[in-house]
Amino acid sequence: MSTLPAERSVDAGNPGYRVCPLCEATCGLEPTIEAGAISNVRGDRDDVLSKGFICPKGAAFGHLDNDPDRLRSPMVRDGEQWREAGWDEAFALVAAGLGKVVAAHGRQSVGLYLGNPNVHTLAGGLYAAGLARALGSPNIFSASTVDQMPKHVSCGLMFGDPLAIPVPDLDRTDFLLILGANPLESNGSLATAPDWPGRLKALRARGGRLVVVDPRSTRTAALADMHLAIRPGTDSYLLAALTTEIMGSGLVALGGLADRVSGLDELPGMLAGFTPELAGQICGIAPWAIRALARDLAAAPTAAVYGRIGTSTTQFGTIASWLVDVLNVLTGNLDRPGGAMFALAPHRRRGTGSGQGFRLGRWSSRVRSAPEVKGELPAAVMAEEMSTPGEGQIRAMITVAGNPVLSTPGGAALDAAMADLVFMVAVDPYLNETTRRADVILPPPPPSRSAHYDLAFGDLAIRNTARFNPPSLPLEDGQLDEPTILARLTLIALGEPDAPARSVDDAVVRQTLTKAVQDPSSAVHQRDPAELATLLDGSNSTEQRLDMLLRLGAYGDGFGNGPGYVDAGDPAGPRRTGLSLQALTEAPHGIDLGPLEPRIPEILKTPSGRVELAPQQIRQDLDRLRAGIDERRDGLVLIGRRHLRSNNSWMHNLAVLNSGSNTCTLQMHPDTAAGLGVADGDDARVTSRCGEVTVPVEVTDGIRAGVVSLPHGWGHSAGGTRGAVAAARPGVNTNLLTDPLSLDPLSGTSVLNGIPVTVEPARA
Ligand SMILES: Nc1nc2c(c(=O)[nH]1)N[C@H]1C(S)=C(S)[C@@H](COP(=O)(O)OP(=O)(O)OC[C@H]3O[C@@H](n4cnc5c(=O)[nH]c(N)nc54)[C@H](O)[C@@H]3O)O[C@H]1N2
Ligand SMILES: Nc1nc2c(c(=O)[nH]1)N[C@H]1C(S)=C(S)[C@@H](COP(=O)(O)OP(=O)(O)OC[C@H]3O[C@@H](n4cnc5c(=O)[nH]c(N)nc54)[C@H](O)[C@@H]3O)O[C@H]1N2
Ligand code: SF4
Ligand SMILES: [Mo]
Repeated sequence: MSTLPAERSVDAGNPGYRVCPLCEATCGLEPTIEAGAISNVRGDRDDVLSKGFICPKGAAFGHLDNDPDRLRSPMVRDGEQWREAGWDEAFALVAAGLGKVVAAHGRQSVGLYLGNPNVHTLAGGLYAAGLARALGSPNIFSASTVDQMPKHVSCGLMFGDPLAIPVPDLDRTDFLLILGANPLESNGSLATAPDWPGRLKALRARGGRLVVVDPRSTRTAALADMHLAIRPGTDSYLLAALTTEIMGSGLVALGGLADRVSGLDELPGMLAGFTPELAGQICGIAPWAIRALARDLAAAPTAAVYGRIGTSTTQFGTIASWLVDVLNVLTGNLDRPGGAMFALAPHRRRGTGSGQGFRLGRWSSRVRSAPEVKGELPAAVMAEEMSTPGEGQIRAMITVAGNPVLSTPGGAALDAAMADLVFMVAVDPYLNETTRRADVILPPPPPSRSAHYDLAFGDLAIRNTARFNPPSLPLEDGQLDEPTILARLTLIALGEPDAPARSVDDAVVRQTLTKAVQDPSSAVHQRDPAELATLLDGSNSTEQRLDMLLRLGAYGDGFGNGPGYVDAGDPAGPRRTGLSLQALTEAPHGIDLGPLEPRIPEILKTPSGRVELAPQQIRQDLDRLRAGIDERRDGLVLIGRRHLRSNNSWMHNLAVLNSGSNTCTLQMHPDTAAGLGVADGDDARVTSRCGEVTVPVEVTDGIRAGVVSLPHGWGHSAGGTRGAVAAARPGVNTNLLTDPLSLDPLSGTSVLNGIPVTVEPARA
């Protein structure tokens, strides 16, 4: 049942405002639409979160839409050639291809890889998990294990919920310690905040302090009061030293958390010996600076410690992620304004403060027994699971919005293994280094023609807001929206290929409402689920499902009985009202739901009902950190970096972005270059245990000596792809150098920073 006009997307009063799906900052965009296409984009000054901020990628949103290399209809492989096909034919081929493999080898023989854009699309947010469940295979993979999985694990163990990730309260904090993040280029991650440059400057303008820990002198470090150029891969030693220093100096002040933590007494024993002196040697940072940092952190009226990629995709990723929040707890900053807080997304219900905790390792990978985490296996085991014969071997793959050939370690082996699969289907708008191995490619429409709602970033935002955008433009002939693509794949996996796509949503709605009406704490307790289903709004079943989540959520109208929220923007004065899809549709710039509020009691899902400061799994993993003390650290190591005008592997095909300083070069310090006998602009050969690449050198004093840096996502010279701009400036794939065997064991996350390499002049 819809009360919304079907054509509302091209309404004169709403020129198609929408939230940018390209990075976690989620800026509001104001597109200009001419002749049925996006001709220009600027920041939406009235957007409740971003207030007009955008970056060059957001400004290029129209170029992405209009990229001539974007696929416009399903593609089917015919030997070495591709041909366009209709959707029914394409899905029939997928059903036959997957069906044959499952019939012969069972469900475990089909693998699924979910790439990064799944967290940016409504389709990924609503259908990817259901697709994984429908497959019933242990071989589920995602970009999380080349990214943030250590944070899910540490939060899962500490708070009982891997999605309960504290975010720095950027706009109110007095002291921000950033480790291994460069939000001036990345626009932030696991901390959704448009305009980091403005917010960090505001922090300093109000007398706050910013400390950045990064082996490179990044643009973020340039804004800081203090920059510590740490030796790569050693942040856990620094964080452990800060913790022991705070504990040893009697600076622990739990504040409001005092009766909500467990394991405090165990921490000193667990971290014994990890002193500033030890950290000083290992990290290459003066011990006095570490002690001073510990004191400043503890003394600040409010403070937040925030770690990202450079702490996560490293040898001790989970330990570093854990220590970040241990510090937030010990300084009394967890869950208080100005500290590290928990967002409350509009589609989530409030917690009850009880739960079973977080379990790891419910199954393991077949070949090397790598444990499951959060329903998936490490992306780094994909290639061996495809190429090692035996029962349970992966013989068919589904990739959705991913390019693992470039983004995961061991790209060459993965590429070769994919070429040998019996069947592969990719849901992706580009024919790229990964999708070229598919038998069928199912392209989604461009973002301007898709509805948008952020299901992932409401949990990670520095302010609670709600925004929904209908498509700015209608689908073109022959396009199918991505929710329908994923729903039809789900039905194929369930063995019901001919069922209507909306039956996937109908089943979820039925289940969710049936459960809700039985729950005494729900606004719809004892109502009739069938009647509630008829009340759902939206122009299709996807939107109706979203409407249900919003109405049952923390600010929802509860179908008449919800908690609602106070609408401060009402011209007639503040009034309490309830969230729904209809309410969001009437608010094209979004609805502001206020600053983050303390909510730890309802967050916790640990069996103890407390914050677990000393989880047993981490206690065991600390043996590795101890063993690492004696590792040699005098060799050259490789780290990554991001550029403002890049986006992992897939925006190199836009000429407006792929230019200037957005290049794939090997950065190194002048002293390093001199020692190696290379000069700026020379080609150098970089070799690791796993592979080698030849790449131009960029000499810069903006990097620690002994460290070299290559950006990821490059390497567009494979052939057989469709991306003329990217192929003309291909760069090299840094993941030929990273090591598929090198994982953070608890999270299964690849070590992508701190890779031992040798470098020599390429002419030699
Ligand atoms: N422009 C642009 N924006 C993006 C992306 C992109 O590709 N381009 N990708 C998006 C994605 S998927 C993500 S996950 C986010 C990531 O967002 P960020 O985590 O902010 O990513 P990076 O810019 O790579 O910053 C990581 C920093 O860690 C440093 N580093 C490397 N090794 C170490 C180490 O051992 N210790 C410490 N302390 N620092 C280290 C690097 O020098 C780098 O400056 O960015 C998102 N935004
Ligand atoms: N060495 C090294 N490697 C890294 C990193 C690093 O820092 N260093 N960073 C890692 C990180 S943080 C991440 S997140 C991963 C990313 O890893 P992946 O997600 O595997 O790689 P992406 O390049 O983001 O690929 C995204 C794909 O989605 C497609 N796409 C874009 N929009 C849509 C859409 O709306 N729908 C669909 N279906 N497809 C779409 C694009 O065409 C592209 O093929 O890379 C990781 N790899
Ligand atoms: S910062 Fe991120 S969300 Fe904002 S415009 Fe740029 S790419 Fe889009
Ligand atoms: Mo990422």
